[in-house]
Amino acid sequence: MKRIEDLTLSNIRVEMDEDGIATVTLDREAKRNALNAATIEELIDIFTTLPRAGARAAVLRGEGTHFSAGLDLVEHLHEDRRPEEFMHVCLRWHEAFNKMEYGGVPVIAALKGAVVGGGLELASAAHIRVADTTTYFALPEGQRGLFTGGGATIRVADLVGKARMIDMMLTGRVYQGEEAIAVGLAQYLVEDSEAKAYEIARAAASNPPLSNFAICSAVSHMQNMSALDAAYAESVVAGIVNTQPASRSRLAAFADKSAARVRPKPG
Ligand code: 1HE
Repeated sequence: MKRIEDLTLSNIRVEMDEDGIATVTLDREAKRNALNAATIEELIDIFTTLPRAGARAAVLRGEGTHFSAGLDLVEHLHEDRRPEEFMHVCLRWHEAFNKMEYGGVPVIAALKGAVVGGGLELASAAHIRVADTTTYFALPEGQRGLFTGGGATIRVADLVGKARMIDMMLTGRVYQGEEAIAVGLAQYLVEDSEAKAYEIARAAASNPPLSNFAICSAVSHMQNMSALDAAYAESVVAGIVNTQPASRSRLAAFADKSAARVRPKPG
């Protein structure tokens, strides 16, 4: 089993603190964290390793003022790929983003600046997206003579719906601020997206890992199933999660009235 320290990384940095909160930093600031083929391979390695390296949650961030400028357009130009070659590029993107979405470790994307094209595809594979006032979202594929290839037709369409996604791709429409939240591109809009992402990661990490594993893999799997099969799968997952030893002390604390109650937010 690879450990995080054993990974060979040159486009991404990974650190994990003593509480198991991992920080995954896209580290190509000079290229606005554009996703070249090597970065995608590193994402696969990282998100294959993190769930088995004791990570309780991960914050995904970009170095510099932009989260990610999407597909490395210059590499794509120079590689002059054949159709089947780019199909394989896309399959590696899917592998990376599936590792994130189905890995069972909560991934919180701390967004700023450009979250565009493949950068939005990456962000949409996280479990929670946090935007700040600089964050903007776009799918400039149409303008570049391209098409999404990193799963946007599934994940971005899930977030914003088919009509909005097609509009974004056809017109290059940019969403930011409250409007981005309203259409579902992010769940939080704050001054400091990284501080908020860590706050969320720590809150999530305080849940039992098996509960988080189910939340951060089963919901996505069940969305791929028929309703009948999803309900059955839900019962199986709940059978395992809801009888785990780690839940007993929490249930007992509720029963003896020492556990916090669920209350509306003050004021
Ligand atoms: C890049 C990339 C990139 C920057 N690939 N090198 N994505 C896009 O269409 C977005 C393209 N990028 C931009 O619109 C802008 O660069 C940004 C808004 C993100 C940032 O603007 P700015 O003014 O801060 O930076 P810049 O001067 O445009 O770029 C700085 C450097 O980053 C420059 O390199 P340099 O060597 O000339 O200094 C740029 O070339 C480089 N750079 N973005 C490669 N994307 C699986 S299919 C997915 C399909 C897509 O993702 S389509 C959307 C692609």
